[in-house]
Amino acid sequence: MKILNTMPSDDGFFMPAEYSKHYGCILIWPHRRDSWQNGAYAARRAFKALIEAISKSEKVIVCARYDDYDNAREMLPPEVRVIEMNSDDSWARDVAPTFVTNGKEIRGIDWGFNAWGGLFDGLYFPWDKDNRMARKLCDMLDKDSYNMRSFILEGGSVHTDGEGTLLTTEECLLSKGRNPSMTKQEIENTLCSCLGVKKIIWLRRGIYHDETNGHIDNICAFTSPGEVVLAWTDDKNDPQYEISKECLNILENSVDAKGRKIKVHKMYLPKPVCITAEECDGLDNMDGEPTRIPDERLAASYVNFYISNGAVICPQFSDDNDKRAVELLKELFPDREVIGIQSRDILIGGGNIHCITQQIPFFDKEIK
Ligand code: KQY
Repeated sequence: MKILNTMPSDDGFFMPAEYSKHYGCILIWPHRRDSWQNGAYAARRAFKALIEAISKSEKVIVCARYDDYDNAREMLPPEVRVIEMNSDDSWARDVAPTFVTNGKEIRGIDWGFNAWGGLFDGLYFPWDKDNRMARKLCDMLDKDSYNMRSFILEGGSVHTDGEGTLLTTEECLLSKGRNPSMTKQEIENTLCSCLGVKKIIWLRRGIYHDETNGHIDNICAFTSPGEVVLAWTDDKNDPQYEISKECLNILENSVDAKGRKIKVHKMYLPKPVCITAEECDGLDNMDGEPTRIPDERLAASYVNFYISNGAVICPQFSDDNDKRAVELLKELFPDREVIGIQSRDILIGGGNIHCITQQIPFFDKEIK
């Protein structure tokens, strides 16, 4: 494996869309006691259901810490590859490589990771094990790795259509805890050089009370070139209403890299989902402080789905809108099965299905 100091787009590489064909998917077995209640037992069951759904149509690689390897191996089906790798938490979208392709081979981008804001407003310290995972995963997969550790970026903060357009939020990418010395234009240039995109659509804010500083993958996602789903509520008293309306306005007045107008499908949110006192009791304190407080609103959104080769796997919250989200995805992905997974136990950790997965694009040689 080579560590490269060139820029992917100069080498002819770009980030394909998630709905392009995959080789497989990476996840990290949950373990962190201040993220996942009761020693992560409930989260592990939810991860297992998700992994089984993904592995129906693509390979799955699960990273487990030394202490958790036997448990992951025992709980997961034999076709899932479990490898031992240290991590601080379990957000593969943000700490695994962002893969780029030139149509023949793939390489990984090793962004800097500082736990969503470092010492400014990050969510835990230290984060050094997470920060090392992307390079280790490239090495394990025998794929060259672009050294972008000087630029802080999480995979959940960008979505591409594979045809030159990228979606992101100002709330996240311009936040003080990431790349405070860079201008918006410098950040744009870096994204274009790394991900091979030509047009960036900046939404202002992400989901209300999202602790990632508004990752795009919880509020808006491409479902095909020129089409997106946007998390939506009609409830004017919900702080989410103004945020989603502002996003809609930006999207409806944008064109993509190919000059197409963006078609927006509203994806209705569940009613506000809040953590209970009992769930909080199951979480360890972090540095003597509770990670969550009873009745705190969690950033629940159906947009946090994962697109595998054969399915779209969508969070479910036991809400009236669960079915509506599944039906919308069936309409938008007629060639894929749509699978709903109860994901409250993932949401308690602060993210959802998309946040705990990272796709590896298809390439023409088999990974050993
Ligand atoms: O949503 C994500 N991509 C990560 C959420 C991290 C939460 C840490 N508690």
